[in-house]
Amino acid sequence: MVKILCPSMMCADYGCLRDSIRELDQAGVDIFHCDVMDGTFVPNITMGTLDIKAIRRYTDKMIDCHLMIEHPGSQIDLFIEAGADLIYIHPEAERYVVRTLDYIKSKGKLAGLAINPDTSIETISEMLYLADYVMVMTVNPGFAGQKFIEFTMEKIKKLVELKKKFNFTLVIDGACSPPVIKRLSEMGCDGFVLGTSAMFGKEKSYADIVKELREM
Ligand code: S6P
Ligand code: MG
Repeated sequence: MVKILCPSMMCADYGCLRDSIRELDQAGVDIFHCDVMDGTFVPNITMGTLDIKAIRRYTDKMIDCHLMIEHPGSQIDLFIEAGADLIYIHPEAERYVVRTLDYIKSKGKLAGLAINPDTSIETISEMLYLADYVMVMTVNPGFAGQKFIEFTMEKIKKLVELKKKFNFTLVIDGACSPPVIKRLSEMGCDGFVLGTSAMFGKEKSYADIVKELREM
């Protein structure tokens, strides 16, 4: 089973960011996941365009921007200029979701929909044909180190089915521990955001972690 591995860079040690990026890159991760928060849509403030530019300098791999900001549509250009290849927006934060997804694609970038634990699939069903990626939040957005919300499993199962019709890539964000990754990968999920539950603050090297996750 192919797994798209996406280290959550807000969990990295900023004191040695350049070394971490290079080590992650060499370990074989797929997409550098950048959490952008505005303190309004979620009760936290994390990465911004300068962080993304810094990461872009040290890797040629894909960078995604997970925009947890109100009205992301008006800020898309900033993140494209910073180096994003894939931009996730939250439909809960955007009045004209389809317009914004279209705009991202018109700029030659990949468009993603990220949905909160309490957002139902019905809310996004009209937009699925436009989404290159769909990312299910399995924690309430805003913080690393939270507990996996089990009721999101129902939605994930339905999206695994919908994937066949709409052809999007299905990613899971939040408390993705090795057992969760194994279980969801077997169910048909494609990608996983790796924060404190699987990648950062461990005794093992990133290379060993990536190897173990791929072999599971
Ligand atoms: C949370 C954010 C995530 C976290 C990631 C942390 O709002 O969107 O990307 O960084 O979930 O992972 P963990 O393993 O600490 O839950
Ligand atoms: Mg995220």
